[in-house]
Amino acid sequence: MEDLKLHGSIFSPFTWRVIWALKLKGLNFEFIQEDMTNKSDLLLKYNPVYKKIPVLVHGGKPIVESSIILEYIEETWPQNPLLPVDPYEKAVARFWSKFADDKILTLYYGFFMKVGEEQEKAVQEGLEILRNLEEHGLGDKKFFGGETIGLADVGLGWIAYWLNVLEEIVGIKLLEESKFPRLFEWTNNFKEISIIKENLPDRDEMMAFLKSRYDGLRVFFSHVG
Ligand SMILES: N[C@@H](CCC(=O)N[C@@H](CS)C(=O)NCC(=O)O)C(=O)O
Repeated sequence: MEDLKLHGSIFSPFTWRVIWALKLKGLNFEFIQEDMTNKSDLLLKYNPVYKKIPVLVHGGKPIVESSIILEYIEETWPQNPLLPVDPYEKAVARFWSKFADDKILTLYYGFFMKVGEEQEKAVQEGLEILRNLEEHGLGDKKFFGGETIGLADVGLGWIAYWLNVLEEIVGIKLLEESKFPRLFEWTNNFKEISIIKENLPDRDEMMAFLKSRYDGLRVFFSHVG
C-alpha cells in the first residue's frame, strides 16, 4: 500500500480537489484534518512557504499547491487518466484547470465576503466567469474533459457543490439554470459520478461552518462600515 497522507480541511475546496483525484485513481490515503486557526507543526514544516493546506505527503515527501498536487497524482498514478494523451487536448485541459485556479478566489470570496458596491461588482465578475465556463469551456461537452471527468472538472468541482451553499447563505443566485443550462447540467453530471457522490462533504456541516464565517463577516463590516 502507498504511504500517502493528506493534510487538509473538509471545509476547503482546494482539499476536496485532491480528495477527488486520489479517489478517482483508487488510492487509499490517511486524511489529517488541519485547524486553520491553529496550524500544526507538521503543516508548517511541510509547507513553510505558504503555510496552507492541502499538503500531500507521499513516502514522507510533501507536495504543496493543489494544482501541482493534481499533476503529481496524474504523473505518479496513470490509471484512470485525468489528462488526455494528445498534447493539444492536454494543453486545453490545463488551460481550464489554470482558469479554475485563477478564478476560484474571485468567484468564491467576491460575492461571499464583500458588501455593497464591491459585492455588486463581484457578482458581475462571477457571472462573467460562469459565462466563460459555459460558452468556451464546456461547449457541448458533458465534462470539461470531454465524455469523462478530467483535471479541469476536478479543479472546478467545488462549483458543483459549494457555490449553491454560498448562494443560499448570501441570498444571491449566480448559477441559474436558465442562464447557464450547460454548466448547471455539468454540476449534476459531476455529482452523479459514483466516486464523487460518495465523497462529498456533509452539506449541513458545510452550511454551519460557512454561515458562521459569513455572520462573523457581517458583524465585522457593520463595525467598519
Ligand atoms: N493556491 C493554494 C490555495 C490553498 C488555500 O488557500 N488554502 C486555504 C484553505 S482553503 C488555507 O490553507 N488557508 C490558510 C491561510 O491562508 O493561512 C492551493 O491551490 O493549494
